[in-house]
Amino acid sequence: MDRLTNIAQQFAAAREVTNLRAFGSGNINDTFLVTVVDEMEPHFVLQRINTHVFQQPALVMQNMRIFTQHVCDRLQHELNPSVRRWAVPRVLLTTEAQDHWVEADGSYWRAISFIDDSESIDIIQDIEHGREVGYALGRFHHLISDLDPTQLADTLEGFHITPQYLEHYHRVLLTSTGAVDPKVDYCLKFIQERQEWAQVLEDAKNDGKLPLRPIHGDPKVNNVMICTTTQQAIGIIDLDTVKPGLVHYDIGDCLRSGCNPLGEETKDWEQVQFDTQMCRSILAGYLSQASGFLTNYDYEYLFDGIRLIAFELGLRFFTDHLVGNIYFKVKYPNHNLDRALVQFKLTESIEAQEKSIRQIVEDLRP
Ligand code: GN1
Ligand code: MG
Repeated sequence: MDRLTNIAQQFAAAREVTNLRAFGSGNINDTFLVTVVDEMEPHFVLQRINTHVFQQPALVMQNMRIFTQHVCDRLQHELNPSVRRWAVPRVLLTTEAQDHWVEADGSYWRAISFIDDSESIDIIQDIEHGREVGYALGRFHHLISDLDPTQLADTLEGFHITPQYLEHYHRVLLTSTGAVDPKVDYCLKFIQERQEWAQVLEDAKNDGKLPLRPIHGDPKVNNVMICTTTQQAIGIIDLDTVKPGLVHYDIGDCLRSGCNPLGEETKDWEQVQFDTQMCRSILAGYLSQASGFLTNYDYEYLFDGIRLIAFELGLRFFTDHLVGNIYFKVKYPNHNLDRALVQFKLTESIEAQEKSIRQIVEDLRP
């Protein structure tokens, strides 16, 4: 039995593992789809957690348990259970009843159930898909809006705290000796011009305008599972970054991913645009579920959240390019530079359309 199959077998109990293949397009963890001999549940997802990024994987698993328990309880008590199927991935245990498996080489593995009859789609398809993606994030936030965020551990310190990414970037700049390159120059200038504003959400949080809530942390388009029969969103996966944060991080992340029709991996960075029609559709879907708990301040800062998370991701990719690609997995040397350019072009397009985006928020606000 090869090494990976042997690891998968730890979570498969008596069921024989018949197939295993790389799965998804994550930038951090390694993910595999495992097939087992089991008519009821023939697949599960096996992941190697990147412990360079998640240095306390046990806390990631603890958050996942608290989250899953809360949502499952809540779904059972929902007044109208007929609404629509909503699936929550289950953590699978090893034969020794552990929620993870540590290999001899120290690598950390866990398994979760596969949501059947559903697919993950990398690039937004159309307006209906957009509405579903927004609905999914709204429902997700709604289901945890009564979960006390202090119950969740901070598993990734500084995640989405833009001023901290900026500090790191400045430390990196001190030692970096990159060759002259117009793309690099464009990024340097782009960041330089937006440094002051980058505090905007942290300031609002510190002023008590925006509260910490439990969030997903990474609700991009391909983390929303779409039912292959109905094309409806039926769940959100990738729960590693469920932790206390601002809902603006999630809304911004969902929109920067959903309103970029070329996708975040495009080489055609100069053509990248923020699609405001899609923005309207995603936000409408979101607010159909989330308007109940949003405050006036939340609405006021939505535009900044959308602009900031695109900028922040560009900054994170660019910094990683400068340090030699140690955080995000890359397929070629300038991959993170190209990804940064996509996010900066998207930010530029968001800025150019500020008026329309603010108007969309006003139109949709109850
Ligand atoms: C990373 O690994 P993946 O693709 O789920 C990153 C997100 C970024 C995303 C960009 C923990 O997520 O913050 O938005 O790449 N996750 C972490 O694709 O840093
Ligand atoms: Mg993720």
